[in-house]
Amino acid sequence: MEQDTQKIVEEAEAEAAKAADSRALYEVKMKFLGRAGKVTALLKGMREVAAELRPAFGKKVNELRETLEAKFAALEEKLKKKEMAAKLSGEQIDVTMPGRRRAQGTLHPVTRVKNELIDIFAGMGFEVFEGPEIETDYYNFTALNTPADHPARDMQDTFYLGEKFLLRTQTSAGQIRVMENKKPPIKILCPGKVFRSDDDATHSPMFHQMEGLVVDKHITLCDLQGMLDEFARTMFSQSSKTRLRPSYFPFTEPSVEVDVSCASCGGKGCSLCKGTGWIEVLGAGMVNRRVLENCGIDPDKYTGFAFGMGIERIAMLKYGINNIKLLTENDVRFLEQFKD
Ligand code: 2NM
Repeated sequence: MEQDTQKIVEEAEAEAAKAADSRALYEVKMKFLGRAGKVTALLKGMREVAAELRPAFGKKVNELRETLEAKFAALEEKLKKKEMAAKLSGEQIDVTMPGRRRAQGTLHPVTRVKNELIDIFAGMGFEVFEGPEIETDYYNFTALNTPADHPARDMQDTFYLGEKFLLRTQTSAGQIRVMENKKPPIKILCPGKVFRSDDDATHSPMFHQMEGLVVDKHITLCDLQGMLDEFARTMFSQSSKTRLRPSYFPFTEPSVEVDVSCASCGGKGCSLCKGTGWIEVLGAGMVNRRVLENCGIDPDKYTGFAFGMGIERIAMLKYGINNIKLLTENDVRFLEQFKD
């Protein structure tokens, strides 16, 4: 018996010494102390031991188990320590290393110009109002003094969504909604997408517009002109000038086309302004009294001016972009040029 236990201890020590990690050591431990292990087998063999020898035998086996358990525990601790040290050294990080930079996005030039326009007009007291992109024929045309047989309906080809609904061709449709619901004074700015069946280097079937509307007592064309001068100086250059040319829109009377002096040549004439020294930037006018009437505003008490501009057009002028398609292709090489 003495020899047997000594042999088992030696055997266990030899095998445990070969265990390369705690996992392998566990296997060895099970081989001796596990349910089907050698020491357990000795205990199971108790029945065959003579009754008077059993207490001594039991004591021996228990001592053997305790000896082995202590040896395994000591070895396990050593291996676990080694493994933890290896794990920690493998996971070491250098906190002084420079971080990985994330590529930073930029605002789209149309968004930039839109924000800039809102800033300028908000500074003059305009409130922003956004109407729906799907409009009715009434708000987009009829209320704006453009009845069914009016030739101006052909001025912009419209995407119809049936008899009654359409994609708005101008954000002024939303301005009608404001005038219907609010008494003057009204001073609003309507930015948003508009849709026209048009497609070439300077026209896109969807583009962004910014329309402004002021209605109050005693509003005149001079108020419009003064506001436009202020706008041009802030948006383009401190030395920018504006000029009004007579034009026609069904919703305004009189109507004007607004030119800004060419910021590229300072008004001397260049390729950008085609030698004229002026660049057309927006349309405007005094709100037609019929439009005011349609909205329940008394045109004998109140007058108003309105203006509208294409945001893409302003962005193209400001950044020297020669094709409107660049603004919808989303080529990163193009967009990256608008970093602050
Ligand atoms: C333009 C040009 C001229 C305009 C008119 C109105 C409204 F709702 F008051 F009648 N809003 N915007 C207007 C006038 C828009 O865009 C080229």
